[in-house]
Formats: sequence, structure tokens, C-alpha cells
Amino acid sequence: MFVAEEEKKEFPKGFIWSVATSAFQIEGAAREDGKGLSIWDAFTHREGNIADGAKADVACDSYHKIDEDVKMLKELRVQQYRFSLSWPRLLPDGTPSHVNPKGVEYYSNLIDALLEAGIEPLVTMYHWDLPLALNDRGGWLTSESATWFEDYARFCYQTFGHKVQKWVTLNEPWTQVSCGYNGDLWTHAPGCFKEFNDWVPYLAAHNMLRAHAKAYRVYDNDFRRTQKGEVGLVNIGLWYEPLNPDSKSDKAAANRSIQMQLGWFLNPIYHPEGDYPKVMKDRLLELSLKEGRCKSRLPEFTQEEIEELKGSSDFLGLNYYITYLTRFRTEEEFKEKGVRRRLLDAGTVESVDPEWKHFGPDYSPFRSIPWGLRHLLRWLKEEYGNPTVMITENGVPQKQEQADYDEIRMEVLRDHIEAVRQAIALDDCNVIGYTVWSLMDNYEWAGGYELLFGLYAVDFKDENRPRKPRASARWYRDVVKANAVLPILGQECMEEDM
Ligand code: PNW
Repeated sequence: MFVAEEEKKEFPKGFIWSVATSAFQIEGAAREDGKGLSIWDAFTHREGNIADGAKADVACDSYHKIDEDVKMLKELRVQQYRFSLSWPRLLPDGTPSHVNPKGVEYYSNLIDALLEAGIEPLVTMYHWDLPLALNDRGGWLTSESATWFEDYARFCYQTFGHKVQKWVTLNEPWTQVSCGYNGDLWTHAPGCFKEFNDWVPYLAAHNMLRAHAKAYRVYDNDFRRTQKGEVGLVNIGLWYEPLNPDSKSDKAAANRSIQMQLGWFLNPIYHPEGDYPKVMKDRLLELSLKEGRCKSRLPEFTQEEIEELKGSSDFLGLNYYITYLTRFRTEEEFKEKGVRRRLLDAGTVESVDPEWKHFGPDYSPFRSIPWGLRHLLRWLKEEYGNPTVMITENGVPQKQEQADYDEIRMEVLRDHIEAVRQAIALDDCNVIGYTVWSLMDNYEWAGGYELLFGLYAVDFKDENRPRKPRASARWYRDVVKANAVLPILGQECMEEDM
């Protein structure tokens, strides 16, 4: 059937447009009103961990700026706002035996303001800021952590569940374990045990998956009937394209890469048989035996855990930023020094096409590869039977000195949004919404304030942290309004009001 080009640019009715932030990256008030410390508070205060030694003690000061934050969301006309709760702000020692009423008040006020503005909250319970008190008791490396998270999740549903319909348990467990216990892409909190990076990340991930399942089942058993909401998990998906598409071994390498990155967390939930992907189990067992161990570095789920994990997500939250070209690693290349553990375990070599636009400082991995997102969505559809996907993050960083007329951000967002539209219209992928990371410039983890992702600029040199819309904010507002991909705006848009 012939469809006119203009018509084809629209999104299905009811498509959800959203923007995202996370607690540690925006709230500040790190030691205020009874908040406990998190692993990130400790990590950022240890020298040498963060670009420029930047801290997030104040960040965007969102703890004191509910009105300003909600004003921006209203200007953007988004239907949804994805933000996260700081576990130690609510439960300073990590357990519900001690609740911080000021923390509860802050999030209640924020949620009320959102509902009043007609904006649906999508609430992430955990975006990497583990209570320090729990890390001191072993953190994600202890099996008990799953129960700590279960108790915290119950507390969240009890406290906010009458107003919140959409929950995310964990944000990107892959990033937390790969950077937090391994130093893969960046070094993140808790930033330890790197010398054991052959097995520690697998153990931490194992417990995070167990924690997710328990938090999901608590909702099922005790809250779903009355609160009628949804609970999902958010993962980062990297797309891996075989370097030589005709090579069987490169294709196999790309398959191992994606299964051992995204499949690691999705197979247990979405595959009919559950558990870790077969290629991942086989590969890690083989390597472990070769290394002289008597069992795999990849922990095993009990049958009960496998069942608890299966189907434990009402929507698949996907964050997308980058794609790699992948090929198999030769015997000689295994002997090279300083190779990332992930690549040794998957038996791959990764590269990028120098033609792909690069953003931020040299150390930044961020590039624009919109077709990678479309491939990834198609892969999810084929691999897991077309699940409901919400794109929970996608964005572009700039360096500090870049202007408020952020043409590149508009171009890159446009290209990615178009890729999503094609995945829906041409590939029949079940994508229900799209989220820009981020509403405003914020604390970019190991990158401090060197990578700025905001539709709104924040002046971090001004103690009032004023926010100012960039051109991309104006453009995204128009996209939301039109429910369609739109051409980017010219310089003159900066004269317009929001
Ligand atoms: C996400 N990668 O992390 C996080 O959820 C946000 O908190 C963060 O600010 C945002 O992206 C931007 O960095 C990422 O492998 C994790 O390319 C991994 C990758 C990208 C982003």
C-alpha cells in the first residue's frame, strides 16, 4: 500500500514521550535532612575517581527545586517523567527499620506535582546509589542483598504505590556490575574487586537479578490487585554488528556479544526456558574449566529462582547509546595485555567506524549509530516474541563549552526517533514509548560535568543552578505535540518562548 511520506512520519496514537533523570545525578542535598550516604557519595569523595574531581553534593539541586523541574516537564508537554528514588534518602541505613520522613515528603511532593500536571511518573527504585551501610555488609556480592532490595521495594509500593502506576526495579545492572566491579567502560562505584573481575561481576549481576525477581513478585503477591500498576526492568542494550557480515565466525562473535551483554539479563526473564543464555553458560563453563576451576565463574540459579525470574517484567525498558563492530578474537589476540575482561570472555574484538559521529571528550564512548537501535529492536522482537518495549533512555552528550543552539543534539535525536518509528511501522516492533536522556544537564558519573546531556542547560557555576531551554528542548516539545518526527529547528527558534 502506498503511504504519503508525511503520513509515514507519525507515531501510533497513545505513544508515550518521556524524559529521564536519576536521583544521584540531579538531587544534591547529599547530606541534608537525614539522608544516608550511598556508594556514590563515598566514591566521588575518594580522590582520582572522577573527571576534574567533580562532586554531586549539590548537582542540579533538584531536592530544593520541584517547582522548576516540573515547570520544564510541563513546557516539554511530555506524558511521562522517569526519575529515580534515592534508597539511602528514604532508608538511611538501607533497611525499613529506620525511615527518613523528609525523604518520603520530598518524593510525595514531587509525585503530587507531576500528577497535578498530568504527567505520569515512571519511578526507578534503584539507579546505582546503593546505601553505603549495605555495601559495608557486602553489597551486591552477598546473597542477602536480594532480600534487602525486596524489603525496600515493598516499602516503596506501600509508601508511593497508590499514586505510582509504573515502576522500574533496577537501572542497567550491566553497567553497575561492568563498571562498578570491573572498570570496563568507566570505573564506577563501588569501584572495588577489579582484580577479581573474572567472577565478581557475574556474582553481583546474579544477585541483582535475584533482587529484581523478588521485587517483582512482592508486587504480584501483595500490591498488583489493589494498585493495578506495572513493574519492569531497565537494561542498556549495545548493538553488535558483525565486522564482516559474510563471515560465519564474525556473526557468531556478534551473537555471543549480545547474548553476554543484554541476553545475560533478559534471557532469564523473557526466554521460555529462563536462565542465562545457553551460549553464555557454555562459553563461561569452557573457559572456567580451562582455567583449572572445578565449576563455572557464572553462578547457577536454583530451579525456584529460574521460575521466579521467568516473566518477571511487565515491560522491557531499553536504554540505547552505542553500537560496536565485532569479530572473533584470534588465539594470538588472547595473549595481548590489558584486554577488557568482557572481550576475553566473549572471545571478541570490538571496533567502531570512524565515520560514526563522536560526542564529548576523547574518553567518551558516545557516537551516533541510529540504525543500531533499529537492529536491536528487531533482535528483541525475534529473540523474545515481540515484548512490549519502552525506550527508557537515549541521548547525546556535549562538552561544556557548546552553545544552547544544539543543532547536533536535534539531528541525532531526530535520527534515533526516526529509527524507532521505522521499527514500529516497518518491522512491527511493539515499542510503546521513547525517553530522552536527559531533561537537564546533570552529574554524568565518572565524567562529572564534562558530558552534558540536557535538553535544558544548567549553570553549575551559579549557586541557584538556573535552568535554560536549549534549541533541542523546543524541538522535542514540537515532536511531542505532533507525535511525529520533525525537521530540526533553525537558530531563530531561540527567540521563541517555551
Ligand atoms: C546510562 N554504554 O548509562 C545511565 O543510565 C545514565 O545514568 C547515564 O547518565 C546515561 O546513560 C548517559 O551516560 C550508560 O555502554 C551505560 O554506552 C552504558 C553506556 C551508555 C550509557
